[in-house]
Amino acid sequence: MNYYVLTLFPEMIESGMNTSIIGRAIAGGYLSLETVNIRDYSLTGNGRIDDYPYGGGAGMVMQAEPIYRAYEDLVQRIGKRPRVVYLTPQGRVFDQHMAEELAQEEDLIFLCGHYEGVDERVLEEIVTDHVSIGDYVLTGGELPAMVMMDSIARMVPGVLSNQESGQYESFQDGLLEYPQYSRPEEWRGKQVPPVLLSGHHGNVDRWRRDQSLLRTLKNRPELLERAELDKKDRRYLQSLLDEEGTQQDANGLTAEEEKFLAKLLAI
Ligand code: 6GU
Repeated sequence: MNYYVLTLFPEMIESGMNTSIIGRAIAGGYLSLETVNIRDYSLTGNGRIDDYPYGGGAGMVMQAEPIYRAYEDLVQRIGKRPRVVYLTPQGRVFDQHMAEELAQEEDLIFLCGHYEGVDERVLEEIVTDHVSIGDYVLTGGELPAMVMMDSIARMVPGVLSNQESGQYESFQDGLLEYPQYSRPEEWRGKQVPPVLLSGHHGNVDRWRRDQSLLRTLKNRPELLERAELDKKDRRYLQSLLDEEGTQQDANGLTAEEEKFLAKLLAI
C-alpha cells in the first residue's frame, strides 16, 4: 500500500506515521508514505495558499490552484491517478467496512484541509471520496487521515505479525471485545475472574463470549441487533433478564437495557 498525503503539515503526518506498528511496516517496506506540502505550490511563491471567502464570512479558504498543482505534480510523478480521499466532517462516516474496501487499493491519496474549508472547484476536479471520521469537528484533516491510514494498514498483508493480527478483533464478528487480564492475580484487592485461571478452555471461551455480549449491550446496543446470535448467546442474554431484581443482579442492567433486551429476544 502506497499512501500519499497532500497537507500543510507534513511533519505532523510523518511523526505520527513513523512510530509503532505503522512505522515498523514502513521501515519493512509493507507500506510507503509520501507527504506533499501544499505550501510549496503557492501561486506567488511566498507560501500563501489561502484567501478570503467570496460572499463573506469568517475565516479563510484554501485556494484551488495550489492544491491542484500539488496533486498534478504528484500524479505525473507516480504515473497513475489513484483514488483521492478528502477528509471532511461533511463526508461519509468511516467504518471498518470502508477500511476493508480501501485496503484493496494499491495507492491512496489523502487531501487534508484546514481553515474554514477548501475551494469547492478543486474538490470537484480531483476528489473521489469524501470521508468523515465521526460526528465532531476537528481543526484539520491530518488526524482523520492518520486514523484512516492506521486502520487500513492493519489489513495490508505483512503489517501485523501473526500474533498481532489475532488481537483487537472488535467489530470482526460485530461484537465488542471481552475484557483482558494479566499478572498479578490480585491487584489492589481486585481479583482476576476465576474462570480465566481454571484452565477449562470451553468455559473460558463461553465467559469471553458472554462478556462481549454484555459489553455490546451496555455500550453499543445497536450492534447487537445486527450481530449473529446463536442459541447459547440468546440463553445468556435471557439469563440477564431473569436475574433482574434478584440478589445475583451483578450485571446491573438499567431499565432501558432491560427493555431493549426483552424486545431483542422476542424476535
Ligand atoms: Cl475528516 N475533518 C475534520 N476537520 N473534522 C472532522 C473530520 C474530518 N471527521 C470528523 N471531524
